[in-house]
Amino acid sequence: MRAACPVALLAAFAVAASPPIYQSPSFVLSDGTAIDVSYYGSPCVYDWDGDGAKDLILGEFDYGKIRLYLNVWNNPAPVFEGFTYMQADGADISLPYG
Ligand SMILES: [Ca+2]
Repeated sequence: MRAACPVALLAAFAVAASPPIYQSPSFVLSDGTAIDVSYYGSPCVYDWDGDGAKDLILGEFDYGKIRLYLNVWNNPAPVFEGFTYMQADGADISLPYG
């Protein structure tokens, strides 16, 4: 019974995937400038326009608006050139915030 615990641990490590590799953090750029929504930004990656390149949808804390950054390049190396605010019925969407 005493040897069961080390064996179980070895088995757990044996099936574990290789350890993750982390790189230095970097900012996501749009038009060469770091995207900044002050604080509490809420990002989502989704192919909004259906062109196969994943876009960035980013909720702002202040005023609850939602930015849409369309990826004008590809998925491994996305390129963003500014944003538009997402709208409904011709008006910027604003969700509760604060
Ligand atoms: Ca897209």
